[in-house]
Amino acid sequence: MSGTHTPNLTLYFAPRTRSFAALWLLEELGEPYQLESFDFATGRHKQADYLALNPMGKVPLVVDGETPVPEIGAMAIYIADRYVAAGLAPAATDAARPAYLRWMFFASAIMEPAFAQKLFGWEASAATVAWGSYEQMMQVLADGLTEGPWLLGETFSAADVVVGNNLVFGQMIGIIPTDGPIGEYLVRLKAREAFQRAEAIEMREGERFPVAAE
Ligand SMILES: N[C@@H](CCC(=O)N[C@@H](CS)C(=O)NCC(=O)O)C(=O)O
Repeated sequence: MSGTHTPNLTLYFAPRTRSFAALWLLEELGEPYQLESFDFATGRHKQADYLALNPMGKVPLVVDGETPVPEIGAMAIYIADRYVAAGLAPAATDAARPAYLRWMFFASAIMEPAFAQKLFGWEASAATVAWGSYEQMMQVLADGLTEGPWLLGETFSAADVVVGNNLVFGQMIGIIPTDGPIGEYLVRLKAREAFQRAEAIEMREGERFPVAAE
């Protein structure tokens, strides 16, 4: 989105990637930001100056002023706390803060590897691996949505963006149901204005950088 002053926030973004999480988060935030969009084929994310900001050479990456904040969970926690007026995070002293942090870590430490296990068919003992199993992850998430409409109940938070982005991706690859508490939660997420603005930007950038023909 555009603002009246020079944005402090820059998002390094590539279409059709996990960058969408950060794009959606920034649209929820409502602060001006600069979009540095590029095609993976350019190798921008492997150049030395980029690796100095995110040594993993991955997107998304948010830079706040001079401060790089890679990793979706870290950037979501940082941005929501730093730009507190948007109301995307319970304060450290709020009773909802532990649940908020739990869902943030659930997204990266449990959902991400559980999705990969489902997708690639890895054999692993649920008692041994940190993420349990895909089925356990889905059940715990569905249980967490019984009160709803959001993960923290009535209050939407940055944790909904981070968990929700995983679900959007999971639905695209066909491992997330379209019905039940998780499917219904996704419908609510996708109905948000900020989600729809982010989706429009994602589509525009996808058209700028179409998938290269084989
Ligand atoms: N753990 C990272 C994951 C980000 C990620 O996996 N990004 C992928 C795109 S979806 C990427 O940049 N891949 C390019 C590469 O590694 O070369 C985060 O939370 O930000």
